[in-house]
Amino acid sequence: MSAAQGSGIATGGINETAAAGSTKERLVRRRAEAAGLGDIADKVLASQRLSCEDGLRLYEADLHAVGALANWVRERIHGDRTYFNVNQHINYTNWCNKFCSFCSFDRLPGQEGAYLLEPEQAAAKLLEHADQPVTEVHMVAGVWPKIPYDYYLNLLRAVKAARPEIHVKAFTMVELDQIAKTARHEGRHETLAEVLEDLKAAGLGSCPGGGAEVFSERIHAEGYKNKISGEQWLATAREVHRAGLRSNCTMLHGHMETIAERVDHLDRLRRLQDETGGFQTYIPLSFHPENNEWSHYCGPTALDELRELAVARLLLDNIPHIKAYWILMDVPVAQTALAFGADDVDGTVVEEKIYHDAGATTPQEVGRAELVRWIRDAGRVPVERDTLYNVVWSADEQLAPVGAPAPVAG
Ligand code: V47
Repeated sequence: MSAAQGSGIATGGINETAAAGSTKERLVRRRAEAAGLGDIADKVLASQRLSCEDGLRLYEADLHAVGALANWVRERIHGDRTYFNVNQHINYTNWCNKFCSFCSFDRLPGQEGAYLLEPEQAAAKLLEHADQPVTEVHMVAGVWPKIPYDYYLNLLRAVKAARPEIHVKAFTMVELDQIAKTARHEGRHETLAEVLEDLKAAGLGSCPGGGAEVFSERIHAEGYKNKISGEQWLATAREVHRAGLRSNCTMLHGHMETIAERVDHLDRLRRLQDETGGFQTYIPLSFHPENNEWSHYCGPTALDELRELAVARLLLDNIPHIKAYWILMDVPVAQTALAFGADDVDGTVVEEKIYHDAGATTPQEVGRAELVRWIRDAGRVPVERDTLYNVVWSADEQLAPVGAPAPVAG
């Protein structure tokens, strides 16, 4: 099967013709051959799907050879384009009953630092930045079963009323699972599909990729047994996509997971994407070890982060975008990642809490101009996107004019 078949990724991408048989291709092949990856290079250069066994080898092979292959794919799909957005994070509560070993953000109600924002307070946070050209609000939070169903609808309505033009990307699969349970408990709805219709009517535009952690049953039992299983996460994402919503996907790496468990996770994402085509972006989430029960794990090194992005670009042939989320890696690493498969750096963020509670040393927000500068400094072409990858502004004159929708890839 062709790697991009049925994926929505344009195989005749902007640089494909130029890259075929080019010096660049020969260099990529030679480097791969020297690393013992000649057969994998053949598949990659012919846009053929890699196997899980190939994935295992990519985790062990010379990083620069793997990176060169991933960069070749990245440039075939996106050329030099690198996406960012102007967004704002709102973590509406840190109340949580999941007690995940990796989490530093959760609190019990009444504990020092615990909070639940009223919908009006969340809206007020958006209005604090009313002078900024924000196109997305990203809302993820802890899970607390006593929060009533109407809270979630009112939260969406309040942020939409405050800034109707903004796309609301909210609720991980874990939160959605709880919202559906609450709706059943209150006798409001029986199915997640019905709940999603309510959420969409209240303003939900798409869903973020968190909460997946690592799908491995072994790690789930060890580190986050109160959370939905990997299979339930995937089943929830399937429902979200069936409801016509796009979502992102993630993997939390750099703790107790094995390479085989990482490949299995990526494979399960790839199989669901073959089925639904609903994932827009994959984001590897680097484990941050401060103030949580997993502090004895160190988290990934910069080189681990680059490899994680590169392997993902090569295995996830049907997901259009790979994000190097600048908040959780040092900015120079995120810039380097743009030559290791990543084509997106996320956004201005504004008030990141989850990673900073766990020891992140990056700023909690950044200006739009800085993002543009970082991307240009890395030798790439900045493209401001909205949540659904419509082009808002671009330094690339070939792209659609401001405001007009761009193709998903290429
Ligand atoms: O689900 C929590 C992770 C996720 C830690 O979709 C941690 O564009 C590392 O969903 N170390 C939430 N990771 C973040 C999230 C997200 C972030 C950026 C972009 C998008 C997107 C989504 O953060 C959680 C969990 O997997 N997380 N604690 C930690 N100590």
